[in-house]
Amino acid sequence: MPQLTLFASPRACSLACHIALEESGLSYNVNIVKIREGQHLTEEYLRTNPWGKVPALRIDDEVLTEAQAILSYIGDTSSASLLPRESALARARAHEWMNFLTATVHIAFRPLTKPQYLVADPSLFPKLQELGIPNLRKTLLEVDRRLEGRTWALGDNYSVVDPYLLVFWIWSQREDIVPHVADMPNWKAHAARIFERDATWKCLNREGVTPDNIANA
Ligand SMILES: N[C@@H](CCC(=O)N[C@@H](CS)C(=O)NCC(=O)O)C(=O)O
Repeated sequence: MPQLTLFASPRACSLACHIALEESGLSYNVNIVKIREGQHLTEEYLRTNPWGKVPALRIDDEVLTEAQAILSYIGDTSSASLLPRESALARARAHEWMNFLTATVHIAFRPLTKPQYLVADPSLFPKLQELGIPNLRKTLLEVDRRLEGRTWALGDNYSVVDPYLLVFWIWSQREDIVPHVADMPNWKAHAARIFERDATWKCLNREGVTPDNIANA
């Protein structure tokens, strides 16, 4: 088996890969790269991932980036049935979810969490946030709609998509964001099911996240 090292920052989108690795039964190491402390921009980390983002997964001598690609790799490498194999359509449903989370849901948070990536002038941040909030609500409600009647994102079986959903649930419940978000009963129930799994808290705790600080911005 290849040697796997995941580079992850607390509560970042890399958490999905961290939990998926823990669920996968694969042997792996985690290297915590704290974005808040600028560790993603150190020379050492940039040698691993010149793009300076997490997640990154070192697989022997190669480095794989992008959460969706890493989750797909974990699902394909593990024997834990974390990605559907029974049909092309079932498989495509997993990618439909992951692509939606990467390209649309993650980005919908940006006006609130990283306005500086969208406009240079800080005096425009409140306006950007005002515009971003309705789009964020609409996008999160679409996640909730897609979860209706489902135990897990893909139906009856837990998959790599589920911890990816948890990342954005946690972001949506941040104390500075939750006042802007509608009730999402299906997603709330889904998150509660993930929080019951040992792997989830093992990874959160390893990243320094506890029930007491999970909602802190
Ligand atoms: N498209 C990338 C996005 C990766 C990304 O933006 N990660 C954030 C953490 S959630 C990051 O590394 N941010 C560092 C920064 O803001 O420069 C993926 O899906 O993996």
